[in-house]
Amino acid sequence: MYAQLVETGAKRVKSLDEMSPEERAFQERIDAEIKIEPKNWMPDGYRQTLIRQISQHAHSEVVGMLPEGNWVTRAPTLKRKLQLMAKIQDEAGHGLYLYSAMETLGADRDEEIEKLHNGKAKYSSIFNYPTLSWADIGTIGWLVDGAAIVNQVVLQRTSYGPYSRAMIRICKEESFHQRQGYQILLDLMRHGTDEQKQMVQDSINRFWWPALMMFGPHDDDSPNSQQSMAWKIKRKSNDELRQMFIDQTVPQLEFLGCTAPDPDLKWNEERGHYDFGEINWQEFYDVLKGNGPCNRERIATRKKAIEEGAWVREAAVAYAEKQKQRAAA
Ligand code: BYC
Repeated sequence: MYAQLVETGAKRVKSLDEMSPEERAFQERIDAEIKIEPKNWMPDGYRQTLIRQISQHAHSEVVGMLPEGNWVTRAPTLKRKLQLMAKIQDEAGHGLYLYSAMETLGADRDEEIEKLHNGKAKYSSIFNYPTLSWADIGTIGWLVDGAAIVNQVVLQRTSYGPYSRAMIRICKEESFHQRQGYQILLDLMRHGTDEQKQMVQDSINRFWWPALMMFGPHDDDSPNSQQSMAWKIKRKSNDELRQMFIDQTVPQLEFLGCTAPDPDLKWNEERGHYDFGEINWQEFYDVLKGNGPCNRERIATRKKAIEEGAWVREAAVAYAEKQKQRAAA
């Protein structure tokens, strides 16, 4: 499917024999589970793959604040408002650690952000869906942060040191996010009116499939996976992580008293996993091409924020210059 939609095919992984002595030493270091640090030699492809993945990850954190920000003024209680604001601030922090990790690879933050704004860089497909009800805030915390955690717990062992260390801190914060989301849904299901319970089910119906899409295309259709697994940037494949997420999420779904919008979802005793239906990949690739429900709105909002914040950045730079001059005097 992916091959039909983009020109790039799966990237071929070099065998040890085909590698230069430098490349071989690098691969041996990876195989020995020794982290790669910014000043170590690395193949250009490794550097570019990391810049792509970490920048996409950072953009996702920053764009991910927008659907939630939509509900700050309408959170039902002061406690919920404070929790939501704290979560959104955490996402901003995650974006900052990740942009910093990306800069250690020699990438320029402004240039990478510009790529987001002109459509050259991706961010997670999930943030192109709207938040229509308060239950969506619970569902995002539970399903979206839940999917992010499954992916990121594994990334704590990624081969690039700065990315791995950023992930350790991010994971600690994400687990709080996931619990606050689940708590919102539990409260609505336990103490809510029939209408509020229906709101939870409707929200799960809308976010279930997009959450599964977060893990990316099937392994056979994922052009970057093979090389990223060989370099241990990725430690588990897209399909493995998706299955882990389903297996841990379905019991939570049942505990809530809700259902998934998937008639094929059922426990498979033989496999020891849940079976599930096929994702609508056409929808996934449409969203990636910029045609999801909120793509244009998200990018327009980010661009406006950058433009309107220009004076703050200029003031900060002027202040830093002044401090430097004072220190030198
Ligand atoms: N959405 O070869 P593949 C969060 C792209 S947010 C958009 O499998 P790869 C949070 C992929 O980039 C979670 N694009 O790629 C924040 C590639 O395109 P390019 C963000 C996607 O990189 C706020 C192409 O499809 N987490 O935590 O090996 C509130 C082919 O895919 C998606 C991360 O970014 C997608 N869902 O694997 C709440 C985690 N999937 O770049 C929560 C770090 C695939 O070649 N990233 N694509 O043009 C990763 O682990 C990997 O990059 C992915 C994709 C598993 C996502």
